Amino acid sequence: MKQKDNIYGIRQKEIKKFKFDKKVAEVFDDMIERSVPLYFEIIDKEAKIAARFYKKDTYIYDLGCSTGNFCSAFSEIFYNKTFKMVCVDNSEPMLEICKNRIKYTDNIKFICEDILKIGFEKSSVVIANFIFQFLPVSMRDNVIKKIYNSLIPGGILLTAEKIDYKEEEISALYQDFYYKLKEENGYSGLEISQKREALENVLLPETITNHMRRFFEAGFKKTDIWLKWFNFTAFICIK
Ligand code: GEK
Repeated sequence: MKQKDNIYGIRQKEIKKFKFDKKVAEVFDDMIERSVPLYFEIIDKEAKIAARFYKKDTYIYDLGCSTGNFCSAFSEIFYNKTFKMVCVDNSEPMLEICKNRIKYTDNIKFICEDILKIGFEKSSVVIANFIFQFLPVSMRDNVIKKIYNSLIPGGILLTAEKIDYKEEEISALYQDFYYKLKEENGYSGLEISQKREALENVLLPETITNHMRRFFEAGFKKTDIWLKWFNFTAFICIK
């Protein structure tokens, strides 16, 4: 049974910077499902794409794995085949939930570390959902380059991100639809505004142009947006 997210339900005197602490980890599954449009559609299709691209004796990385929704979906699809996966998250409470939930742990490593600090082994699939947006912008090029270098030819990076729009009318329209979705999913105006304040300067979205430039400069020549919902976008990059 999912625990309901009401972290921002009561007016707070001072809004602290958003952190992936124990309180957030406990309600994370409810929070992400109500905050990210088409979240389970993204996870489901990524698990299916990953199953097509995974090559024996290589790793799948799930960067910023949180409570393990991707890992769980992939394990279900791939239950009768062998694979090696590395789940990385720098939040201990998140990774604890992830570890306790995933049954097939022999082939899955759990690493509690900043993704800026990890080394990558030979991989055929890298999943990075809603994680680049939390990294310092200046470090993102380097991480994508490291991912590219770890992938075998034909390997893929699947990444989803919240997107920034520089054109004001479009940006306002997309924001409006996004906040309406949160309302439809049961968040109050107070919850929406307090969370938005907590995420200021913590979640730093970039434009699609910037993402695409970074993929291209890292070496990816086959890239596309396979899903889009206003200011939420899922990318596929094939090496
Ligand atoms: C999902 N991918 O369910 N290094 C490692 N982990 C980090 C770092 C970092 N530098 N910064 C943030 N995290 C998941 C959803 S949530 C997205 C990802 C969201 C972790 C952080 O602890 C959290 O678990 C995750 O990245 C971001 O598909 O909540 O909007």
